Amino acid sequence: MKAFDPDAAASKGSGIFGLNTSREDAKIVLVPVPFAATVSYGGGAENGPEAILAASHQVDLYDWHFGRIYEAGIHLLPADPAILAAHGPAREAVVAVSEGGDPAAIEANVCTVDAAGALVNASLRQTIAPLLDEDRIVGVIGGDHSIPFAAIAAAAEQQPLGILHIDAHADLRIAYEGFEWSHASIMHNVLEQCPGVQRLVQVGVRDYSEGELQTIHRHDGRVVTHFDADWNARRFSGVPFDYLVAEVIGVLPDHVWISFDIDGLDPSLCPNTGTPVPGGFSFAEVAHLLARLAASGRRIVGFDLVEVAPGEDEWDANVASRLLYKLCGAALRSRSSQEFLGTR
Ligand SMILES: [Mn+2]
Repeated sequence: MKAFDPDAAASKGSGIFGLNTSREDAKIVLVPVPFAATVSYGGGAENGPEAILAASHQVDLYDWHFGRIYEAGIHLLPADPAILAAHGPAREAVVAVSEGGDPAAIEANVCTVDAAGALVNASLRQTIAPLLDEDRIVGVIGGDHSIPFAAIAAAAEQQPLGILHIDAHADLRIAYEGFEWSHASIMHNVLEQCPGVQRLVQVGVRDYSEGELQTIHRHDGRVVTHFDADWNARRFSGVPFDYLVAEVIGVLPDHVWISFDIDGLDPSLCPNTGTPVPGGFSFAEVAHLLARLAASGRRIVGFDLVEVAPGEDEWDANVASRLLYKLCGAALRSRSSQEFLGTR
């Protein structure tokens, strides 16, 4: 067998980032969840994992921030066929509900959607729990933002957890549009059902309801939301970005899950995502945020990357695959510094 050359072009049919590392040999295991039934505006996030895999083959493997990430081994699992099968009928049920009509039929369709969400949660739980037990870094690739719930829940049962939530939206709605496992309700569900989540720190938020604002205040410090407009106002008056980043990281506990909705970025970087909002981060800004978090002494136990909806060209997936590589790098770096310091 030929030795792996990180500088060569990815070979046809190779794994994520052109690597061929097995699950057993990979420090980082990625779980695709091609499910996006409850999207409320633009569709297509169910195709995110496949598009990211294809785009990952053109990512150069030496990273300015995190070095030779590939050496740790990155493996992308196959998607659960049960999830693939559940997406279509659940999506049709969501569309039927949005069209209104007979209350009994609506209720039946809501049940179909909620059952599909429960299936996604059960499947992901079964996949993630052993990976966390084996102390691997886990990354969940959506799909819409409903999908990482079970992974966050499993991680929060292992140890007290903080969530760094990068998103244009607060995602604190209660059963948005009537669906328990809505993409817009993920952090509400996490706060209500995961007592191990000590703190939710949100950045990039610029589209939210007054009800969500009240939820943030009601949680009295358990939820810390950094609004995009507030950051802009402070930056315009001379506060360095690095200072704002330090404020975010400073309130996170020792163990961190990163929940990354691609729409936290400026929509020029993700024009086809389901609910784009003007404003948001540049790629360089989030790369800096991840690098600072990785160097802070906190341990990144895992992450999700959601709402990547490929368009007619490969741009959205190109950005997402590079972001995914940075997330892998940040998680690895966060551990190597701890292992080096002997704190584990
Ligand atoms: Mn969002």
